[in-house]
Amino acid sequence: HAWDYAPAPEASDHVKIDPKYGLFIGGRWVTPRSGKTFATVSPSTEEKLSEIAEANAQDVDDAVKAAREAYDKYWSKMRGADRAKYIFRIARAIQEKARELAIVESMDGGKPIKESRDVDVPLAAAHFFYHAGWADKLEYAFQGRSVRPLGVAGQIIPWNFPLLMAAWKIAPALACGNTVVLKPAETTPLTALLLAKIIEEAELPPGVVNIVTGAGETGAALANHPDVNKVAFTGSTDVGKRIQRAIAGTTKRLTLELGGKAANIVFADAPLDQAVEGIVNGIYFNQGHVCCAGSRLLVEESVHDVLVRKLKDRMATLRVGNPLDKNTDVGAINSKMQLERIRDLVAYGEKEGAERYSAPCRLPEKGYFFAPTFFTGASQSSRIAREEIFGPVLTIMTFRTPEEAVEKANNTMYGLSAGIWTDKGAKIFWMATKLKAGVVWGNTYNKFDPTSPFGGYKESGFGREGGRQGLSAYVEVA
Ligand code: TXE
Repeated sequence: HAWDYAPAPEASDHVKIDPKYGLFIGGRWVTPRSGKTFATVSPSTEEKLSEIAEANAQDVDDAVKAAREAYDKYWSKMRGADRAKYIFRIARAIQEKARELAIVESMDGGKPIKESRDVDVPLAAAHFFYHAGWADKLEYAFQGRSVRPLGVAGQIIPWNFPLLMAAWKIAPALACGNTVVLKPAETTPLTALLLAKIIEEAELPPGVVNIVTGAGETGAALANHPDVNKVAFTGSTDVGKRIQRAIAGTTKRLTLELGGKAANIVFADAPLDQAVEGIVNGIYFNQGHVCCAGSRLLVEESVHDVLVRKLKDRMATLRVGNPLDKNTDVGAINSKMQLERIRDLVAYGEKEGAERYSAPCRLPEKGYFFAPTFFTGASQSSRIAREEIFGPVLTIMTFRTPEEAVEKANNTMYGLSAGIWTDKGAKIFWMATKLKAGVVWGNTYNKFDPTSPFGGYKESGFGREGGRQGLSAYVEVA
């Protein structure tokens, strides 16, 4: 438990978070036209970290104008090899500032430092490195056809992987020759603002990347701006659809990466201890704030009891607490609102008659924490089996045959990802062709790589990010 460990070093020993941040528009830091600001709070201490500018529609207009000018003047005219140099610089600067970025990410968002240090930050750098490599080879990605950029990309990202989602959005847009206005989520703006500083230091032409902070209204102003050519959104299915409706009368290009309710499927012939690691990683990684989280465990009936026993044993070893403690496995829930949402759905699960188990850990008194939890005996039609909880809560159900596993796995409005655990490779390949999910993992879970396209089916959205396919979202192919 967190209190068993030496106190984590004070964040101030490592990083300096400015008391306030402006908007990054046209290569300059500017104050918002309305003068309005909002606080970003650490979910693990409930203390204010910084005061953040709130961009209104006029600020967004300034940012889009700056992006358009940068597109016309510099970025669309530059050779791919020159764009690559700038993108490489960003990648290297992320590596150089890895420690600071990881600490700020964990302070602002609540995720364990070992995750931000080993996953978020290195993967963010990897995305820039990977896309820098494409910048002068785009025609090869499209079978020798000529390609051109779309123009200004308006990008809206969520709070679960703030720096990584900024990288997923910005890197391919820049590689393909577009300029960017990005809006981070209101609870986690800090690493996007640090990225703006990196971009400033990398001396990208002013206006190539602009960062506007604010909540949903700022995002809506960005998506609806008439001079934005492409909208890229990651977030809730509700908001994604709202954006889709709002821009329906335009010719803007759109990609949506939305929610999920992934099945993690364990067959009786699977190496069960390894599967338990995959289950824990699938649902408790990043407190379950993961769109592809393995939030529905489908387990072959004959091993249900033994697997649940093993899972309980493993959960007892999870350390929940201070995100800055290197030993922490499960950090803080991102916001008070999200904590309430998780509590509501868990209470609903109990009311619907499923049996709840929560790991025996004492939670810190301050901050937004929730113990790793699972439900057994839930029906497929219950809310905890259908809705995205987006927290450390697993719903366990059973199946008897591979066909039934496929049917249950696909019995969801979502289709982002799935996992399969079995000793038989052939079963993985057979299942992979039947599962309606954009990503299918075999004997592993939550593995990401910039070379692999990621994205959903059905209500999980459309479009792919990463890999050669991810470039399609940012080019016009002649
Ligand atoms: O998401 P929102 P919320 C799911 C998850 C979570 C639920 C609610 O289930 O519990 O959504 O989270 C911006 N026009 N996911 O409410 O509102 C907003 O400012 C334009 C899954 O935080 O979708 C933020 O930058 N933009 C998901 C971003 O949209 C708008 C990750 C996402 O916030 C807007 C996050 C509007 N009208 C939540 N309203 C995933 N797929 O990973 C809000 N925004």
